[in-house]
Amino acid sequence: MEVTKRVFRFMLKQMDFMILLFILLLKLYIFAKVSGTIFVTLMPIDYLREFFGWLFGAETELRIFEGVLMVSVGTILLSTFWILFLHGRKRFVAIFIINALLSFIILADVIYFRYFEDIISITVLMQMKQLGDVGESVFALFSWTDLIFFIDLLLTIPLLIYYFRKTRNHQPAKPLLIPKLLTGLLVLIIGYQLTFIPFNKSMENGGAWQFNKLISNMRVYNFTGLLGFHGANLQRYTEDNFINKKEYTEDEVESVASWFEERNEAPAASPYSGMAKDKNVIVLQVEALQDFVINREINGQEITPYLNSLIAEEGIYFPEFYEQTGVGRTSDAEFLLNTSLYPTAKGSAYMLYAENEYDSFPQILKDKGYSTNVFHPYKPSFWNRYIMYKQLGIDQFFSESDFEEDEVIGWAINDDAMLQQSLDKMVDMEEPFYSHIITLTSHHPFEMPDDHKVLNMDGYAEYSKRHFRNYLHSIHFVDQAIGNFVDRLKAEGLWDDTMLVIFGDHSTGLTADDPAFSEFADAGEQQTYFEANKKVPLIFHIPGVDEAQQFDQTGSQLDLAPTLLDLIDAPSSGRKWIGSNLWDGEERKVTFRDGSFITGDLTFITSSDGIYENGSCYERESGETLPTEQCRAPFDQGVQELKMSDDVLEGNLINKFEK
Ligand code: GP9
Ligand code: MN
Repeated sequence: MEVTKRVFRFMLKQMDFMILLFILLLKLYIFAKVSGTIFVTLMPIDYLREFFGWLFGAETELRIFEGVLMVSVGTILLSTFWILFLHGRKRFVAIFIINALLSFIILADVIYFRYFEDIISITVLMQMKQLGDVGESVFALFSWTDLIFFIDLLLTIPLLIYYFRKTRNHQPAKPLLIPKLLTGLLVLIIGYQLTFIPFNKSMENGGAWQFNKLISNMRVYNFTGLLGFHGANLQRYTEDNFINKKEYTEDEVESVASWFEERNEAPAASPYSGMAKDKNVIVLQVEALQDFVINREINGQEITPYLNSLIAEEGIYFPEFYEQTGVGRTSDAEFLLNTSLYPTAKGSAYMLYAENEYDSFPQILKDKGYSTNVFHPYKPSFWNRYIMYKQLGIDQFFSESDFEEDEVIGWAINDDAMLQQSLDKMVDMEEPFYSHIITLTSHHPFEMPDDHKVLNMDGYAEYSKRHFRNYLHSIHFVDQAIGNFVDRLKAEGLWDDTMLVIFGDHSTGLTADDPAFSEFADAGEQQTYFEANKKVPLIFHIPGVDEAQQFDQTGSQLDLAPTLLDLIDAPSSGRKWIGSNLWDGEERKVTFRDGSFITGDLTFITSSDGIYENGSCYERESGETLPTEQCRAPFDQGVQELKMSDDVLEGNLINKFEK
């Protein structure tokens, strides 16, 4: 009997800890509510049903995000278990401090999320100065429910005073050491299990690449919960910036600097140099637009009639142009355009190197008196754009909430509406303006509402051909949207004062196993698939040029900035770029992130084991396999370029070059 009583009394004494746990969970719930994430997308009862179902192995619908509640409890336990080793006054004060600290973090995240739809990461903290306008509007972002973050703390203060007075002369009896230690340890173990079992399960079930490659902070949050996010973020930041940080000696910096200097010493002059000087520049980066649809028909209908007519009438077209993106996908295509550096193999450069300095293409235009704008109708935090754009010298970023409601296709309002609304804004802008527009309708899996499926896709009805079929429907829609956009540019009198550049961001994700795709794009072999898959169109409308022309040499997204700059200004030396202007008509080697490359004559595909000799070297024209040695020299050059680019990113070297 005595023992039961003692156990009961002991449990009662842990009540303070239980209350702390409950309060913190409630505060995390508020973040989930504000961010509209999994805690609150289900009603509490539904959530519990799903949660227990999942816990006991039932088939549930939640899949990989399901662990976030459990992880949230686990991370609270991991942050607070040590309190159980304390007693008396120390314990009371510790509870107060940890509650205040964690509440402050959660509240800061809640407020930040309301504004940016993102979580405060260390990168965000480092860039706080640039995001200055938040400071002013913080009060406007307060909501009455935020009081809950303080109420408990305010209530605890009189309790704390009362308790300190009461215990001035006699400290409460010390709890027995063993039960105290055991309870603390038990809670630590439970916290660890609650955190890592669901986390590891999500990683195994396909979450790992999203976690490791950092698409957006909210994707990480889906696996870690809020406190876990900060833990993982801190760990990653420390590893990248302190533990694994490579220090560059002056000599190393010097040698990278002179490599860039040599490369950018004498850019070739071109017949078009300066033709777009002081003209508006619109760069249309089209989601998943690949070259295999250009100038092609399906059942007698053109897939991209507008682009085809532009190419035929006055456009300048590069049919041998390749994308070089890595896991950062759209953001990598932007990065290539904006910096003429290779994307990183570690994830998205937009996420990982947002604090770096760049020889930024938009910044150059800004310095020339252009206003610099990006239009993309999605969440500003996705791919960390809102942070990266500040760094790149973008004045205005028109994102999801800047567009009016219209028909949503896939992830966002459709490209036709988006382009028209973007133009509404451009019409009011002072000229010259630079507008980088990133379209979204033709995003994988390319599903279109039925009334927008206008191509006759007879012969492609099978389920296995759905991606190919949908891709053609969606790219046809986007082509028409671009046509409408150009018509309107003409109607507004802007066409003759505007250079328009259109390019595809990356491949579709259609693979060689897809029979419809491989047949249509002639991509049945390793080599032909590789080439077709990497090829995206690049098309220019240059004011004053009214004769269509085609440049057949190879080129890549690395060359965009130098090529555009040549048109806007005369060729300028001294840039910190890897690409070069395409107007010289010279063949060049296009290297991809994994070291594979394409030149006018050769295609080299690296082997996944990373051993050079196991790669495949093809003569492009004949499709014959050559001994790998024949691909060695361009391969080595490419590897050198990748290394230089990585050094610039990892050591943030550009700002160290001149010093
Ligand atoms: C999202 C859009 C799509 O904003 O850019 O990105 P992706 O999935 O193609 O990288
Ligand atoms: Mn994309």
